[in-house]
Amino acid sequence: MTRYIESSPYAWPYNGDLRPENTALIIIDMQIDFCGVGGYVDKMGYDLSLTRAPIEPIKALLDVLRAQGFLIIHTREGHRPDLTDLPANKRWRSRQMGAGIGDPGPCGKILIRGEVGWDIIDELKPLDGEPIIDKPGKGSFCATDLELILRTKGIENIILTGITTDVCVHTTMREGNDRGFECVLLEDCCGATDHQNHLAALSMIKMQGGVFGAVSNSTALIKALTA
Ligand code: C5J
Repeated sequence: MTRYIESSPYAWPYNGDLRPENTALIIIDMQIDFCGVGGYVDKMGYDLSLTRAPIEPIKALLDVLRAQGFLIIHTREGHRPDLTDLPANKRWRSRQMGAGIGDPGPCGKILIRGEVGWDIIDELKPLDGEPIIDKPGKGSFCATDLELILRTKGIENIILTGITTDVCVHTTMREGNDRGFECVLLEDCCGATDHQNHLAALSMIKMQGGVFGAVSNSTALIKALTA
């Protein structure tokens, strides 16, 4: 039986092989630092409503995917407390925005593992047994065991959600696509610090026949899975 979801620029996945056994949901960086008051993104002065917008759609999707036995993977961007994995240029750039990575803030040291701001928000807390990938960079494959976990579990398709659309979600999609995974990004389950960048990121995926995969939304995915 083949199964596709309504998506653009093609019905996803390309081969219609959409099953809990070969498909993973990745929820990227839904951390207090990215969508909570006093966190990294808030300290830089961005509008938190943009990065909080995907919370409810992801919650609804999680209920369906967990019930059907899909692999759920969470990621957290963050650095070691001794900062040995924090490139000097990344730290310097963050300080230009008044939110220096590793510097103290209202939610503890910014983007540092173990601090309050680095934690995943209560609304989307991982369940026991759901892998959590701690990543020092924007992409989820760089310097992590994500690929090993996906290959070991027999995953071929990746559903991408989380924040931010144009940075960590996009980088992860590009990395996954280059490794041969069939990727779809759910637009209502992602958000960016700048809405125009969110829209541009969606547009980039769809060019060249779906250069990085496809774009869909949680309604279309839930419809396909519950039909
Ligand atoms: C950023 C992310 N934007 N999760 N991180 O610095 O997209």
